[in-house]
Amino acid sequence: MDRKNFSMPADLKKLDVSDGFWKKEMELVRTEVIPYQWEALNDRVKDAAPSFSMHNFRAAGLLKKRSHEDPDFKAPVFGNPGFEVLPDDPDNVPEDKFFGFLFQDSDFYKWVEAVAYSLMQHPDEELMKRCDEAIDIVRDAQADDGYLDTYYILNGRDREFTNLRDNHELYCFGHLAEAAAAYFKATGHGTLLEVAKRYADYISEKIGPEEGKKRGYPGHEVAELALVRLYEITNDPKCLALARYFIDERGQEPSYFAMEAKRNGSRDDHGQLLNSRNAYYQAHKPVRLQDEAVGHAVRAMYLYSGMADIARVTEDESLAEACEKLWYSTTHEKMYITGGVGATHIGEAFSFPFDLPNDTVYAESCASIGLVFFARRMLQMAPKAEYADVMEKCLYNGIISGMALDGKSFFYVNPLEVLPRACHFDERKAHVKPVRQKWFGCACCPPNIARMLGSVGSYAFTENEDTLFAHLYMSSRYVKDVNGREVVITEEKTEEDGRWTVKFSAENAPEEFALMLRIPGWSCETSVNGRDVSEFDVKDGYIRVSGEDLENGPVTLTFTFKPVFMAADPRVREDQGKTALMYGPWVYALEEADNGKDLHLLRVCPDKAAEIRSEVREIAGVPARVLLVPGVRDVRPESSALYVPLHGTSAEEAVTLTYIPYYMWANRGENEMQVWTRF
Ligand code: FUB
Ligand code: ZN
Repeated sequence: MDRKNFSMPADLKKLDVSDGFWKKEMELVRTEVIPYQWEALNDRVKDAAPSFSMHNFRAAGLLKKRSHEDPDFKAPVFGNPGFEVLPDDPDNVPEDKFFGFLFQDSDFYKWVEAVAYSLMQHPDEELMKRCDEAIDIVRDAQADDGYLDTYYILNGRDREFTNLRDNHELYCFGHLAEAAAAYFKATGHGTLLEVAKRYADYISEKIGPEEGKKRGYPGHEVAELALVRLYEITNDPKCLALARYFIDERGQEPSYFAMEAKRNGSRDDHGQLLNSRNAYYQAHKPVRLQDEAVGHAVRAMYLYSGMADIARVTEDESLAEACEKLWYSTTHEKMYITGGVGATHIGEAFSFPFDLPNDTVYAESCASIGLVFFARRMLQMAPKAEYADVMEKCLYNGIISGMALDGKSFFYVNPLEVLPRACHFDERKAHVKPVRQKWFGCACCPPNIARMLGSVGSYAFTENEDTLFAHLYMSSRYVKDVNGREVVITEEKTEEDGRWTVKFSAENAPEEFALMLRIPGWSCETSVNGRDVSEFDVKDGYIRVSGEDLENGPVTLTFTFKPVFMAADPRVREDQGKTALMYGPWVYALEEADNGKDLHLLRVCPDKAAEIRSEVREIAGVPARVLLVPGVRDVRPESSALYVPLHGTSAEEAVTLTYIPYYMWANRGENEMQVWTRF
């Protein structure tokens, strides 16, 4: 661990992204996704599952008002309403009752975070006013003692913090803290930050290692990384102490979750097919002893991100080592080529190493987002191109696939192979949707995608006193303070077919200023100012550029790429005899709309890679670079015999396969799709 390498995310208020690719996504979030999701959070999207998120905050506020006004007010007593509460009559929803999944508060918090990032890039008085008003509703819902979870406020606080394992209070708190930090940074408005601090104080009074407190920790992680964020904005050591405690205590014996389950008379585990108790919650052993990514994938990614934060902030070597092992396990043994993680829908979880089925996959949007969180935090500790490669893979593929091109429907599960009939008729694949949904009862993914895309610039760049690290490339302008001097760094990226040209210039840069520029794993040839990259100082996949090279005008990088047929590790059984096509950072896929039905009968001809052509076509009105690839379609006569002798029955016809960027699939109605194709 070398402190000199530590870095922090770029300050989004000083970053102006103008990139052709990412600015479009950010604008979509600003103009479509944020307004659309506000409607969804208020249950006003026709034919979409209701959220009840804002309803619950309003209901909690109402109850608080009654408690202030009515001396005979009786607080609700917990009757264990369950994980999801639905109204008896959807047209007549009682105004003072809780509805939806028990963690519905978190959806609103993620939306606030998305709004915050949007405001940082694009000030908008009206949006800020709407958000301020919504935050006032949350403030009014917060209990007088600082507690804030509408599920318990409305159903009975007598049982608060009694089921930390399953009931998400600390998860909702985590999202509150993240939103509060982001919104304060964006606007300087402190209401939500105050709310989060009061709740953090309340939690610190009730949970922790000290005598008389519950020795618990979150069943669904995220509070750990959020507390570090709160600490970084408030400097309140209590926040750091609580985050550290959550990390250190997790998985210790005697198991808090086991004791809690006993008290609650509930099962002493999640009851999924994992051979280790509490592995679903990553609480099967102390975190420093964990070396395999297990359990619920989103939980795991958020935990590892929190561990990496604490490792950096407290310079904890043993924690950093555990992070490295968990990174390896995640990305070398359990990750899809799209950056998806979580291979099984049973428990939305990791499976065993190299078990990566394409059609029963889970690959939740939130899990890839979590992997990006983890990657950036690893980069903050040590700039290694490997981390950024994964981050880029997720962002260009398995995350943006989660949102339709018009920003109005979403995938929860991001499959690599879809046969719509199977999704409708095979219960094992019912979780895989062949088209994106307008909203979900459990809507963790859509607002997560919104906050991720809105803040993509803070993943592209991190910085320390005198260095700016470019992990991802995007046209932008950044104003950086270097030892009291304002340095203006401009990046101009030109995307041509098979080549990116990226020009960096730094105005007013002092001698000590340096750029660290990542060499993408997909780049076939990399040059700097026309010179081969080997002439430069390169470490862990980053080129260091400083001094004269910067002074003498823009630094021009070129990266070239061509279509590459990829093979999976031989231990990935599902992908053997198949190949996936990549082009630069993009994974490509075949879709029925271009290639007809029965994609499983298609084969590509990798030996004819030189004949691949690329052209720009429109997909659902959006220009896309498609690849036209020589291939064949197996032609076999259908017969009444299910099985026939192999020889003499097959023929093939030459076809041109049309590959589209994976993330663009499912924008032309319900149809087949596959990433891995036989050759
Ligand atoms: O439990 C909260 C969120 O809902 C999880 O992160 C997702 O996997 C979904 O289950
Ligand atoms: Zn999700």
